[in-house]
Amino acid sequence: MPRIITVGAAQLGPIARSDSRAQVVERMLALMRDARSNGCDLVVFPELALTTFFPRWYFEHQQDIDAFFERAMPSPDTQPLFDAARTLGVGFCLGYAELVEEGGRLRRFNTAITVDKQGAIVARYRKIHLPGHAEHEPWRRFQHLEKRYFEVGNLGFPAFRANFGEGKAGIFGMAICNDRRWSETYRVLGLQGVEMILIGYNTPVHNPPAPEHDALSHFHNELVMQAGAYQNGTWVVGVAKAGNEEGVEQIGNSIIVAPSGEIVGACTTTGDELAVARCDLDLTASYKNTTFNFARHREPAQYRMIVERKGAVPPAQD
Ligand code: CDT
Repeated sequence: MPRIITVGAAQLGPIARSDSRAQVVERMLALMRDARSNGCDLVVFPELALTTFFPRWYFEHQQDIDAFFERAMPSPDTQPLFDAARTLGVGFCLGYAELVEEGGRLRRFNTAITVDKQGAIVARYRKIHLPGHAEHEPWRRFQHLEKRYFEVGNLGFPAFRANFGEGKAGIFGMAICNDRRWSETYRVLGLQGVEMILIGYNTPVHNPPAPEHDALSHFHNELVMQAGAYQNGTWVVGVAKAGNEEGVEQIGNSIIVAPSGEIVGACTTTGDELAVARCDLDLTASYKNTTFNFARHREPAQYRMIVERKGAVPPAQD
């Protein structure tokens, strides 16, 4: 029996700074209902899905920053998503800004959770690769202050088992936006046998320190997720917050990638949109047991020798 998970990439269009959580959740519920009509077991929402992408602004006062964070999950505003998971029978992966008291102090993370069809949180991930800068840089057309507003995630890249129904259990992992550009993200999950990686993102078309990359933003988005999927024999679901948000153009280009590296589902707009694919988790075996049979073909001792040799590139000879 193939293990088919029908997954929905639940892309969101722009969210205004003035939009309330309740307004955003209403849009997400519409996507969950659409997902249900399309037979989805699971939908994936973008990074920081409940608000506008606030790291684009420099805020002086902590209370203005904290207004974008969730102190509880579920909260009164997000409870309808958990209720919908149960009543519709559709799990979800949600990105949000997490404010938590840990080790006797307040900590702030860029977080994603996976929720099953019973409405239970089955896994949590905190973003590790925080892009951007920590200080206000007024020369930029817009800021990218993730390094100021968040701590580096402290949960590693845990793969986890989740069950979305009879014959629908598998090994999942999560990553958030910039994580998807790093091969380590996929390989650490791949080494744990991951079968589907869920990734939400907010990616501006314009990268202020490297505008020469702007025209390649879609190419790079697809390149990293297709390579990550193929090289680790896993499904990858990448989902955007898209469109012109508060004057900043964000890529859409949400995609569902098979373990072959092929794109099998894609959003075509930059608004709220659902792309659906039936994903056979057993397809991963064909890659995990052959070309990317890690136990047979990886040579970690050799990689260590190279990394441990300080100044790995020898000086040029005349
Ligand atoms: N949110 C986030 O991580 N965005 C970054 C922007 C970096 S600029 C290329 C990303 O990697 O998409």
